[in-house]
Amino acid sequence: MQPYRVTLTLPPAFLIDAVTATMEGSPPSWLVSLAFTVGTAGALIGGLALWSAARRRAARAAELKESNSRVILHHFGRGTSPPCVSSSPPCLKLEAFCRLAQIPYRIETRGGPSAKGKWPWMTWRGETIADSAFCIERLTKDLGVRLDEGLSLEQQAAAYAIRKMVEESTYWTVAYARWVEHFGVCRKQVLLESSVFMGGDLPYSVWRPLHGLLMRMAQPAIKKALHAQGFGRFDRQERQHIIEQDLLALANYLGGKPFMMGDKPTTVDACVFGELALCVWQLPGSHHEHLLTKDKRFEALYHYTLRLKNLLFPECWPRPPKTYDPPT
Ligand SMILES: N[C@@H](CCC(=O)N[C@@H](CS)C(=O)NCC(=O)O)C(=O)O
Repeated sequence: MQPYRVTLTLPPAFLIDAVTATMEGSPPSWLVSLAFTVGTAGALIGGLALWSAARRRAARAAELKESNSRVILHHFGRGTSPPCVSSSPPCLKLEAFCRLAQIPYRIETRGGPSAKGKWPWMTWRGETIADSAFCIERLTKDLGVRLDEGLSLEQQAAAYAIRKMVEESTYWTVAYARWVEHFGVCRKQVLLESSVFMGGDLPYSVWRPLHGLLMRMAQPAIKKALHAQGFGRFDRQERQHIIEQDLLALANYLGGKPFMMGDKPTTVDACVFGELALCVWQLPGSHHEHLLTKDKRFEALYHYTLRLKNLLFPECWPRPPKTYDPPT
């Protein structure tokens, strides 16, 4: 049996001297300056934290009040890329819906994601509502939005199925193109330009490199999500086939109509636009872009996207306003 050996380590001699000197009433000058520096830094950091928490609380209280007269859309925001819609399909969908239904809103890029960890969410009449579909449902109910009035049960079912395909399938094809296949070009040319989300009040020149870094850091998690969802497991040919099938379903359903459900736009058009706008304008070099802009089979779908963009976001370049007041 090995005997236990207890080793006592004494603090360094200079510390013992300092403590002894302090107890005798005359602390060494370096200890005084150290204590002063640490104390000042601590007070500054604490003060800054308190100040910024108070500022956040005041901003939130103002938002809650403002939300009685207009929707506060907690959104990715937009940058400078033409046509500058948004780099998030669900954010764009919710914003497109508000414009379609002529609901006044303001975009707020500060404040982080919803309690569910995602964007978009909204503050409305003093409440916080997460998920674009729940936001749309709530606004439709509260404001008596009549966009879908007159749709038959069959059309409502088709609209629901289209929305689900776009959000649960096409969305992931776009995510793969952006975050894996064309990550380099999307990161550099598109996302850095088109999204200022989380940048808040920081000048874009300061935020830009930080955003680039954050995107690199986020990439592994998104790859993991793509693998878990399943789309990330397909090879290139399979992926292109799925993209084509989704877009063909949309193109065939649209046919020669101006909007998905007929002559006037309805809620499902906001959802489809949220996804297609990215495919057309924010995925340079992708299969999505190629099909929509160069393949004859998708010509009507491309014009449909353009029609919605011109209808909903006519001012969308170079920098759309963050506040929207419906035309009177
Ligand atoms: N079903 C949600 C989807 C929201 C969503 O996936 N948002 C993405 C941005 S496009 C997000 O916030 N991702 C951040 C994350 O997952 O951490 C909705 O429609 O609001």
